[in-house]
Amino acid sequence: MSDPINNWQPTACILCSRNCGIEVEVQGREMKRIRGDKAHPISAGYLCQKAQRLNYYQNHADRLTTPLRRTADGTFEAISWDTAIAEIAGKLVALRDTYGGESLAYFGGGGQGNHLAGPYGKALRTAMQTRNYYSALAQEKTGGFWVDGRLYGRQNCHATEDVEHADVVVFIGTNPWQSHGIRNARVFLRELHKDPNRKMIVIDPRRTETAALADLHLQVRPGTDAFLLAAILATIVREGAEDAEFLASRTTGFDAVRTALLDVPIEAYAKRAGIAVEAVQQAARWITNANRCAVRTDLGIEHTLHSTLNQYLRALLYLLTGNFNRPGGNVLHTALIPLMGHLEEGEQQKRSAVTKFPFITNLLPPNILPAEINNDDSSRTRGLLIDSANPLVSMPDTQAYREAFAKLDLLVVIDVAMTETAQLAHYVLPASSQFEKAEATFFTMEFPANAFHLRRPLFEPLPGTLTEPEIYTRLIRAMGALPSDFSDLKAAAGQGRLAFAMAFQKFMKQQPELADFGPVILYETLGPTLPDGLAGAAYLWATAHQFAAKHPDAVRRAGHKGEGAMLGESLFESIISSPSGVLFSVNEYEEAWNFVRHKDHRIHLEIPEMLAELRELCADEPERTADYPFVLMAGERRSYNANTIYRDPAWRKDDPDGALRIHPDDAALMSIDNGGWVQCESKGGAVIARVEITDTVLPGVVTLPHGYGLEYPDENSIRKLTGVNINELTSVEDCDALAGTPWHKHIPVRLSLVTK
Ligand SMILES: Nc1nc2c(c(=O)[nH]1)N[C@H]1C(S)=C(S)[C@@H](COP(=O)(O)OP(=O)(O)OC[C@H]3O[C@@H](n4cnc5c(=O)[nH]c(N)nc54)[C@H](O)[C@@H]3O)O[C@H]1N2
Ligand SMILES: Nc1nc2c(c(=O)[nH]1)N[C@H]1C(S)=C(S)[C@@H](COP(=O)(O)OP(=O)(O)OC[C@H]3O[C@@H](n4cnc5c(=O)[nH]c(N)nc54)[C@H](O)[C@@H]3O)O[C@H]1N2
Ligand code: SF4
Ligand SMILES: [Mo]
Repeated sequence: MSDPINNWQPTACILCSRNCGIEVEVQGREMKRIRGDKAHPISAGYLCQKAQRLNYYQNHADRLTTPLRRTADGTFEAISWDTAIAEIAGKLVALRDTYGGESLAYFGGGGQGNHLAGPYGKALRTAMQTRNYYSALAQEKTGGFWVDGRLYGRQNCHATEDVEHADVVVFIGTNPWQSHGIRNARVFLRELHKDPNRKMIVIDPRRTETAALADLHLQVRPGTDAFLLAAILATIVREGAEDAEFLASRTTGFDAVRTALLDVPIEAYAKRAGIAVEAVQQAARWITNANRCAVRTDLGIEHTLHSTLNQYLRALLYLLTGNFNRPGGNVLHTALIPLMGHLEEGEQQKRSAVTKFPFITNLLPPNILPAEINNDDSSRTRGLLIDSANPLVSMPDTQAYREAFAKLDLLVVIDVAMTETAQLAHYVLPASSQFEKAEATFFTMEFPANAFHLRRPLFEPLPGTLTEPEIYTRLIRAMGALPSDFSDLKAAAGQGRLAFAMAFQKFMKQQPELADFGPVILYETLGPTLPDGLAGAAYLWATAHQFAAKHPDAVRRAGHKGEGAMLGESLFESIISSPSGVLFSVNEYEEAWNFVRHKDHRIHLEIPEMLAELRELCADEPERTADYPFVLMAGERRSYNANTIYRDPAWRKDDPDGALRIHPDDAALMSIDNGGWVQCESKGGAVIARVEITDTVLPGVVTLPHGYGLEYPDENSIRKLTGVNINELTSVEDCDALAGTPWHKHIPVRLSLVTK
């Protein structure tokens, strides 16, 4: 709750998908002190050390305060908003009308705290007449969405993990102690560790902080989870330990899966993964003997070899054992606004213009973007608008991105900071920060009680900046995509939401072609009537109505009252008047079966492409070559990295350079000292990193964090680089064939000593 005397204001942390509720002591434009918000419906007061430093995001030397235009000599000049909007809109329209809308692309809608602009981005893509949509989500989760689409009928059927009620929890390729991803991770992990009746299995090549608390740590070789998971699943079916009743009543296709798994050479695959067969059996038995088992996975299986197959196999782990849609298992959940859509596969499937890569949901993978731009094909991408992403550092193959961006006719970046990507733009548009506008994320992935948090601004927008709803609306208007000034709707909004509802419904019926512009229309008409700087959230009014009409019982269980349209109205009212967040749905477990979207409401276990890849696995795959004797896991979550959201290196309390972790045996062989410097070279590039010797990594494996390699001005305004941009080492080609997910955690490298 806000506390006007000490000026503690509720908002949320914007550094990871948990978006813990926080309270900020606001002093002028500073975030003086930060504490957990006990009133937040999910995090209930929890926060981690990263959130304490949020003032480094809000106030720093790289904040943008005026629109910028690149000049002929490559420097930037400040221009007015009117000039910027008119010129950008003019160029977008010219490219669209000369080369077709598909010559334009959009990158963004990601970010760990700012999703409210997402629907405005869709409106802009409609004005641009393009479907080309790239985001960070499509470099980690789209393989999983594709698998979900086959299993459950829609690519946006997403299963969460009820780890809190499980008696066996399996973490694969994730280190929640650092990355979180589950509710109040550190409190939960400590409790799980202490509880003699519950078990934790961790599959990770590194002895992470999470693995150190596990009852069983399978220290798998990097990139071999497909072998290990196949061996565990094969053990389960060989022992007949699958949940036959669940499989018979809730699924189809088990016979094909079983046949494929029975062919798995368990011993050879366990060996390939570097795990003893006894440990494989132990894991299989704990999982099958559990009353309730939940599986949580993340980048460790996504950013590596067999990315999509790994995500299929992890799903089989909970599906074959019947740990699905029940307490303590993996459960399909509601979403107020789904993070992703659904796309039918088949002949008519959308593909990218040049590389012909198939979309998954509505997204294309960042791994193909350089190739879509950097070629002489007439259908190449010529104009790109990037919002709240820093692909030059975050996406694979910085060099490929650099070269591709140089070829663009138009690059526009909307950001709060002068990023590496912004440095290459033709126009840079300064956005108000996430604490200067209404914001929210769509990471609503809880079950049975799911929450949404619409945050209010803590500060006035920094002078010179605009919010994204305003930027998008101005751009779309300047492109001539909106037919009128909506004066009738504005007048209706002045008479209250009931009158507005009728007018809006009539308007949209008369002009259905404006459907994608709905958020912009609501922003201009209903927006000004909303309190507390919430105009940008006006479209949530329509969202709340749609959600309540679809899930009335769940909305009522969450405490909202009313029948028909009044229920939607009540949900919207709660959203805008709950500054610490609000529950929007409470489900019963049986209802989760309604979220399976195949007509027969069964899970379709057989995915031929995945079973074919499973059959083609070859235990003799060479792991390393003599040229590149180490495997680099590039992108480790640590105490002091947070994607590229913090730019001022002073936010870190330790690990100033983002050290390269290496095993003591390897360090001894190479005569490297702790704190010394090495060159780390892949086929794509080389970087110089400081060394940290630790036996938490396997011999032959080294790790580096992501989120470093950012420039920031020192006290003399000289821009200095801190740490290593690991994407100088990665390559666009090294990715999953089906989803385009990069193999960041499996980069062959060689090391050599350097003096620095
Ligand atoms: N501190 C911090 N937290 C964050 C972020 C941050 O930048 N900093 N970023 C957020 C974001 S965007 C995301 S997507 C999440 C990601 O969260 P996580 O996926 O949990 O984070 P990572 O540390 O990248 O990878 C998880 C683990 O995968 C392991 N791993 C590497 N290779 C393999 C392999 O071949 N097999 C298996 N089984 N494991 C492997 C690594 O050793 C590591 O412990 O974190 C979020 N939280
Ligand atoms: N090699 C390697 N690469 C990786 C990873 C890895 O593990 N290894 N991790 C990957 C993962 S999982 C992810 S999610 C991506 C993340 O990569 P990106 O999608 O690039 O996301 P962020 O680093 O979060 O960058 C967010 C940008 O948004 C800006 N921003 C912050 N607030 C606002 C706002 O209110 N408005 C606007 N317009 N901009 C804002 C920030 O200044 C920053 O430039 O990185 C990926 N890159
Ligand atoms: S877990 Fe930490 S970084 Fe993630 S939202 Fe909560 S406080 Fe922020
Ligand atoms: Mo991510």
